[in-house]
Amino acid sequence: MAENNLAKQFAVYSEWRKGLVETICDYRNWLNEQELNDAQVDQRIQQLLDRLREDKLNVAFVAEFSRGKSELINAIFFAGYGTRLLPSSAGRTTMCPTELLCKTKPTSIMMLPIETRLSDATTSEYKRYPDEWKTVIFDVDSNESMVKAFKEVSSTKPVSVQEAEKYGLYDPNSADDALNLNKDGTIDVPCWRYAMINFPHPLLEQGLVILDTPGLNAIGTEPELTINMLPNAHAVLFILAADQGVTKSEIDVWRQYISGTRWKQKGRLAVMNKIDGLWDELKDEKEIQKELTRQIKTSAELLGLETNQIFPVSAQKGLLAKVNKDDTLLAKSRVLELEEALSNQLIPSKQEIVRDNTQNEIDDLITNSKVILDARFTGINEQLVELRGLRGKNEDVVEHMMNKVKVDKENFEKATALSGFAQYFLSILIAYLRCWAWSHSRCMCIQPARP
Ligand SMILES: Nc1nc2c(ncn2[C@@H]2O[C@H](COP(=O)(O)OP(=O)(O)O)[C@@H](O)[C@H]2O)c(=O)[nH]1
Ligand SMILES: [Mg+2]
Repeated sequence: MAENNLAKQFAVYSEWRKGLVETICDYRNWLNEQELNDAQVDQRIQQLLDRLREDKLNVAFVAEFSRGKSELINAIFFAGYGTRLLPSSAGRTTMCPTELLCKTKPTSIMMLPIETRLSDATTSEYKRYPDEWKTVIFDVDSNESMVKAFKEVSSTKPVSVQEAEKYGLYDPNSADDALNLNKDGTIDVPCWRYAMINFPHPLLEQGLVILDTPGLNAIGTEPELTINMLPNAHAVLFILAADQGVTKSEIDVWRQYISGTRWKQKGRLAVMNKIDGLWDELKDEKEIQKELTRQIKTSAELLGLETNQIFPVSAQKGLLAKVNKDDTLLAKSRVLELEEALSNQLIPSKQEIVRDNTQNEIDDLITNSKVILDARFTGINEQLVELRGLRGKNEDVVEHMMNKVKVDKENFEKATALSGFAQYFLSILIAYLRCWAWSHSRCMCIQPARP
């Protein structure tokens, strides 16, 4: 099994996309050379190129809090930094949906204040107004600076229950919410509604966008996640933990938002994390495996999946193994198997979508060019026929004119005493007309006029 298979496949996909962009640019140049391009066609081509250049591959991580989403993101994508980049610790660390992507410089974290929940605008709408976001710039060459900036996303603040209720973050009828109250009657809410971390990781630079979510409650409180982000994500990893049974809310979210009939598509993966919890020196390998198989079987039944659709991993050990370059532990963590499945499901299906969309648009543009070329061809043919028809007539006309000039000259000579110069001039004129008649009739056959 190749290490970093996901990165490799993604790089191949990016190269393919680049090639596609170059071919479309060649097509545009050809249209310009042939004078087949117009403002409308050019705009369509530009939109197609922009879409291809900005093409994103969205991978979302969804689970109840503390199942290890952030740790798994660290293990799959950011182990190369040799540290735990996204904060991951017991309890709630990811407080708001967090997008990791690479845009233009500077490397920064943009955070949308929780107060914006009071307005009707969605997070996507807010993306158009950078002033509404708090931006923290960090130094990508300093791990310390990055980790510190990333921690900012997890910050919370105490507010009154009334305020929390207005934000849709407190339900007075929920016993669970009541348990989260502080001693002074306030409740801690996330400072941020949404965060975007912009930094130049090679995969992000090629268009990968990772969405880390806080917990299943966020799925309910930020409707845009369910309406827009999860359905449109090219892959959703739903994470369970081996040390906890599958809860009812997990079954509901999986069925309703992730695996439901409409989204029964490739790229929906269930992951059973924390399998290292089952490792026990006092048990032999067979026993451990048996226990794991039993757990996977139960979870698969609850989620309505085949057992081979659930990927057992240990994100924590996978990250540790990658950081320490420990191949044995990496194999045991089974993170590479998950990466393999992810890239096999994700990239070919994404490529298929991009290919189909591009092909449809290009087919349409080519049909358009062909219609113009056909019309041009018909026009030229008609002109050619017309000119050929005129060829004989034209010679007759010139002959007639020459005879007429000849007669006029004789009459003129007879009538007046011509000067030597006038005679010379008239003979030149006749010679010229003869020449013109000959060359003009040839020209018309070789060079038909442009339409
Ligand atoms: N034993 C074990 N602990 C894990 C594993 N993955 C995550 N954790 C721990 O679980 C806790 C929550 O992880 P985190 O990534 O923050 O979960 P999230 O809330 O789903 O993002 C942290 O203390 C992690 O160290 C794992 O594979 N094995
Ligand atoms: Mg997290």
